[in-house]
Amino acid sequence: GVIRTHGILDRESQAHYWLRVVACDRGTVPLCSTVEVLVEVEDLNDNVPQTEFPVYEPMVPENSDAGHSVVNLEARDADDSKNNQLTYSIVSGDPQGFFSIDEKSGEFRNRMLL
Ligand SMILES: [Ca+2]
Ligand SMILES: [Ca+2]
Repeated sequence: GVIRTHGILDRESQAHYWLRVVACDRGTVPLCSTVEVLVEVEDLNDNVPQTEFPVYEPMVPENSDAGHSVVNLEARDADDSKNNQLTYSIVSGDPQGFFSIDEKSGEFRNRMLL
C-alpha cells in the first residue's frame, strides 16, 4: 500500500495530484473500498528570476533632473511564495553612485546628489 514517485515531479508544472486508491480483500466475492489521496508537491527554489530582456539599453537625456526614472527592470520567478519574492540592487558599473534602484520594484533612477 506504499505510494512512491515514479518520476521527477515539478511543482511549476503540476502543484498537486488527486489519486484514487482501491483496497480489495481476497474473498470469494471481493469487497473493496476506495480512498482519495491528495499529494501536494512542495516547492523548491529551482527557478532563477528572469527579466523580459537579457540586456536593457535605456536612453537618459544629459542634464536630466536627479530622480529621473531610467528604466523599470521587472523580473519574474516561476517558483512559489518566498522562492519568487525578489529584491533588486546595483552590484557594479556605477562607482560614483549616480544611479539607484528601488529594492522592491526594480525601478532605476538617477540618484539625487546634493
Ligand atoms: Ca526562484
Ligand atoms: Ca520550484
